[in-house]
Amino acid sequence: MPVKPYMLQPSIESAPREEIEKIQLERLRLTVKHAYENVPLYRKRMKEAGISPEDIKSLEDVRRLPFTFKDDLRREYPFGLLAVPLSEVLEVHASSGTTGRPTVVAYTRRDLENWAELMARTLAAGGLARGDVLYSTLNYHWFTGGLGFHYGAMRLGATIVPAGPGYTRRHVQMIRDLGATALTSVPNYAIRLAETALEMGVDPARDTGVRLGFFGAEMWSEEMRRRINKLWDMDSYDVYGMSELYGPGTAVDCHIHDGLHVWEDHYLVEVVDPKTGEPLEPEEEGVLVVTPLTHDAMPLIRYWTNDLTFILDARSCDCGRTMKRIARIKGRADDMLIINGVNVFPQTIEMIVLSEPLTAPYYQIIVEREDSMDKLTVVVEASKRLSDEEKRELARRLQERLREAIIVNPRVVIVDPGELPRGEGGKAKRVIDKRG
Ligand code: DLL
Repeated sequence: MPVKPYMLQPSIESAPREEIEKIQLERLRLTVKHAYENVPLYRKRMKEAGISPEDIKSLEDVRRLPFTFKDDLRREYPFGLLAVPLSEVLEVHASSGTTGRPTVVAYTRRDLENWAELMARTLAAGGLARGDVLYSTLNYHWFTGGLGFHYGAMRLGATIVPAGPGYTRRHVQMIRDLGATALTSVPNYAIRLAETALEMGVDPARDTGVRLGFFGAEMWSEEMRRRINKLWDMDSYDVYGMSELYGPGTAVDCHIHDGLHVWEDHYLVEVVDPKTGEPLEPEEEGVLVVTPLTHDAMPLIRYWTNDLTFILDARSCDCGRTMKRIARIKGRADDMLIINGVNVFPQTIEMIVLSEPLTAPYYQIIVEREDSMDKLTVVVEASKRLSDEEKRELARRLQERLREAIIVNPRVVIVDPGELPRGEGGKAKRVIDKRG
């Protein structure tokens, strides 16, 4: 069922480019001044670079400013990057910090209002409206997904069910009983929910009212989207964001599904060469660097997201929005596996595995070192019980297609349905690198 496209704020979402860029420049100058005057690290960095806020006269001047890295947030833990008194801060999120010190993000009242507005726009882009019931299995703690969607739905006037992760069978029941019309979760959990529903005799496509999905927080390929859409008979939207940028709500695709519109009145985006940091042209893939233009509590300048994408060349979109689009995120630069010197992206493997009809959307990528050579194994779950002969045939076909695509010859192992671990609502862990 096609969803009606909808713009929450057409005057800004489809504003002429000059107007958007004028707003961006005004806000960029304010942000740089705010950071310079209130954050010692930025003052020091800008002095070292020989630049002061008055030097920012055009949007291109952003390139003269130094980057900010995640490590800067770790070093300044917890409140070193705060640009307002703590008494102005209404909410604080922290990452779980699995590697090293956690990172902290803070929000003033105005920040929270902006975030709610951007998330309302994001949800409206998918057609969510008052009267809809959005069921959320996103986590509310140490993760910005839960509250981000929550604030957006409230701003829009839609009903939100803050269910959180875990309790999969109960979710299936509640999604039906509460008449949910939309779902938000991490993509891998949308699959898990559908699988559990089917086990319970509930067909998500037929027996639930969910026709709209909002997913993000992890790499998911177009093939994964097709699987999710089919299982739920839904139209699903790709929501991008990260804690450091408020959370979800930096960019989302429209109903045309050709790239994600960046909310440019709040974010200035660049794509740069991962090695040199030099700006790249549209359609050239590199690291996304984002300067939030309206963050009061913790302004960030040229934040190095480490996510790989490119800016689409097209100026406009058939949906009417004039805001730039980025391609779907290919993964993080550090997700790239180097196997005997060859660069391999998990996204490429996912696309190929899921384009085979006999595979389930569960797979694992294992890298080991044997006799000083890297060995890649892709373990793939079959969608139904297969005979040994069928398994061999599927493994052979996948191996051949993967070898062609990634220029590495993998071992492919097909396992029975249900054998690979399922997520409980958090980000999937599909790569196991045993090389240490
Ligand atoms: O994942 C915020 C979020 C929540 C986005 C819910 C969308 C939906 P973090 O936990 O800080 O924040 O992780 C941010 O997740 O740098 C990307 O690598 C990845 N990521 C986020 N959205 C997408 C997406 C949230 N749509 C990191 N596609 C980012 C691919 C994504 N990767």
